[in-house]
Amino acid sequence: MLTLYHAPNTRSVKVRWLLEEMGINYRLETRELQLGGGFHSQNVPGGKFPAVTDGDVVMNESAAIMEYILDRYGPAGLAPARDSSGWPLFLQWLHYAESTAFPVFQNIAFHSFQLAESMRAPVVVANETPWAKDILKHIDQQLAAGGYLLGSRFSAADIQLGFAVFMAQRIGLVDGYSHVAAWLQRLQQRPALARALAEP
Ligand SMILES: N[C@@H](CCC(=O)N[C@@H](CS)C(=O)NCC(=O)O)C(=O)O
Repeated sequence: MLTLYHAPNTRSVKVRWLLEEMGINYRLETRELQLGGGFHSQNVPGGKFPAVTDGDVVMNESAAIMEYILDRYGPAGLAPARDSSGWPLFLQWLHYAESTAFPVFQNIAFHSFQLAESMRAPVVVANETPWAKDILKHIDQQLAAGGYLLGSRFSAADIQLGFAVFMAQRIGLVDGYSHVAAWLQRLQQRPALARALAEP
């Protein structure tokens, strides 16, 4: 059975959310995120969250884990078929979350309030806030057609990017992006997300 190593408030929530959406049986191993131990120092296979084991498979990168689960345990209606015309766009948005969006939001959060005051560099916030706004505008335009990244159809890409944009919302960046705000509200209403956020 697939095991998800999970720490609350980390990216493992995304994988738990996907598993809940798909209705798959999985084993949940909950751990505390160890702060200050250095990157890759967590007490999980591969050293960071999310971690997934499935037989001999050990994976740590959230978008890759999503693709693996969809392939191995789908189809579940949460991604277009690989040989369909919708697949490239799905793949792009699935990877946009960690490759483009989250690092910018994370840097702003780090240098606004997460780091110790002596470590904060206001120049990072000043430099990256316009990028964050460009990213949110780009997402807003994509959502305008149907309310989800792939039009009117909810997909795993909404899970992956939605999680990043929830962080942007917490740091006050999404005001003025009406399609983004409505999308986050729709995502928040999904019972599978509530289950993914629940205490194990
Ligand atoms: N790009 C990776 C990032 C994974 C990552 O940095 N996870 C954080 C928690 S959200 C973590 O485990 N940090 C602690 C560490 O690496 O020691 C992914 O999407 O899975």
